[in-house]
Amino acid sequence: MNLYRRMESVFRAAGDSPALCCPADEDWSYRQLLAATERMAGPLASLGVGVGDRVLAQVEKTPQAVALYLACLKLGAVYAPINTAYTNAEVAYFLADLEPSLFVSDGRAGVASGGVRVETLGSLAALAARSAPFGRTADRAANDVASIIYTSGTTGRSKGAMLTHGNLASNADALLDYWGWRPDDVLLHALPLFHVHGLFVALHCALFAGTPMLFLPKFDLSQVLRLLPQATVLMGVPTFYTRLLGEKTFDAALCRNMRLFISGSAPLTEQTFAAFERRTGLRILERYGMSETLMNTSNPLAGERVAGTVGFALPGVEVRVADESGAPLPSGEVGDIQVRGANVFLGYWRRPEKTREEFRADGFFVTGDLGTLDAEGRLTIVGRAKDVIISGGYNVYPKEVETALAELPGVADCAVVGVPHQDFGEAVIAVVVANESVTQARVDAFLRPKLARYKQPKRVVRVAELPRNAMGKVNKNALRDAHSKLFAAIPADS
Ligand code: MCA
Repeated sequence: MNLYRRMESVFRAAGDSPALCCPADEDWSYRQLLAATERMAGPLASLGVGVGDRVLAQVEKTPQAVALYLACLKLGAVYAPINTAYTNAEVAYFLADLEPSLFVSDGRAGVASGGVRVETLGSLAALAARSAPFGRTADRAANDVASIIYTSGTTGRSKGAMLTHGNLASNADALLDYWGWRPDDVLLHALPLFHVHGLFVALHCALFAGTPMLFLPKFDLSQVLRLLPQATVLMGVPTFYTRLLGEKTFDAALCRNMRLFISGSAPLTEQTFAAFERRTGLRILERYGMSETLMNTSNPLAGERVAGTVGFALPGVEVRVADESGAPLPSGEVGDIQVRGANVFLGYWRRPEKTREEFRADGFFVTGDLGTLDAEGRLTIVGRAKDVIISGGYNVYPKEVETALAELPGVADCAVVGVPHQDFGEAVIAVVVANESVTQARVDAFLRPKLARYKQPKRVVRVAELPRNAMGKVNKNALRDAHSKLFAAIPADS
């Protein structure tokens, strides 16, 4: 059941056909990807990485990073990728929580590894040159962990979601089927590789099918516009689509070979959906997932794609909207979105209690999102029970930012909320009760070593006091309303 065995046979069959087409670098065929994975597995094994061992990776998006991921699977190790934007202070937390056998870093200075062995992709490649290719692929059961993806929590501390070989394989199969993946599909891959979206949705679709990817290190608008005519599928966060619409040269002619634009990780507005259709004649397909469950629902390939909804449960996935007791609600009523199926993770790394809290007795996972199901079974997300901000597809938990900001001298009180932003969908802002020393520049400088840049408030607003309810809890809705125009929304026109 090792996921990589499946891929290996696909790679062999695909042979010299292209796997990773890199605009600024050499292309890799499937044969080369297979060989690079075997070469990468050699040094990992000689460093003692074996079945069940964890590898923490904070690496730039390159073909070598793909080989690193695949080599971990091949060895039966557990791959745990983290955002390249994380600061050294944040990395220290992941090292302590995961206790990996190896940390593959991007080579930046100053990370205190706490005794964990550190290598860069470059140093692994140098070791690979001295090791024999590693042929054997470890046996793994469907329930064995393949990857740990960290996801932030309401408490402000990230938890590792343990995803199994069975989770990953079943979800990739469901997506290939539901999205009608074709042997001639060409995926434009512009997402980061440290989240479910880029790694397990986008990359897996192509690798399971043995089809080529136009492989960009990041979303670069001009590169995406240049490569679109060669592509048939793009997967992105809504920011990708608003940025494309902001470009006058983006039109139906550029999309002539495109059959699917898929959106996820953040809500796609009806306005963007409509503007996109007007401009290209194509309807963006919105789907819904999370790190703990991979993909849950999707708008249909052939049927009606409805703006503002995330579609139907994928094959093999059960979705219900339930009340507090877990009883399903009638269609149209708002409740907790709960999910069960082969896609649902094993639990949080070393947090059995937290895991138990998030599951109902009948095995349904409580997503924390609120939604409604219509009579046909189409899901609409209406809110998030967890206090999360989604900025450019990244989740930011206010509590983490508030905790860091409260330590800044001069801050008496603070609240962090998300407000509408034309590019990122939502932007993080901080509303503070503070003396005059607490300026935007001071907050930036203070938070820079503590928090990844995307979590830092894009605006700091000083107020005399925070609105609180009778229980003393900050009224965040009032703050969101009061500051909703901070970043004047420019409509994505057609
Ligand atoms: C970059 N910046 C951001 C973000 N990204 N600020 C807020 N939110 C962001 N998402 C800031 C940088 O810190 C920098 O700030 C400035 O913007 C420009 O940085 P740059 O690196 O050039 O940004 P970019 O390359 O334009 O990135 C924007 C992006 C990127 C393309 C939207 O964030 C992205 O690829 N997001 C996708 C995230 C993703 O894959 N999410 C999936 C997770 P300054 O200039 O001030 O220093 S969710 C998931 O996997 C679930 C399961 C699912 O269902 O999909």
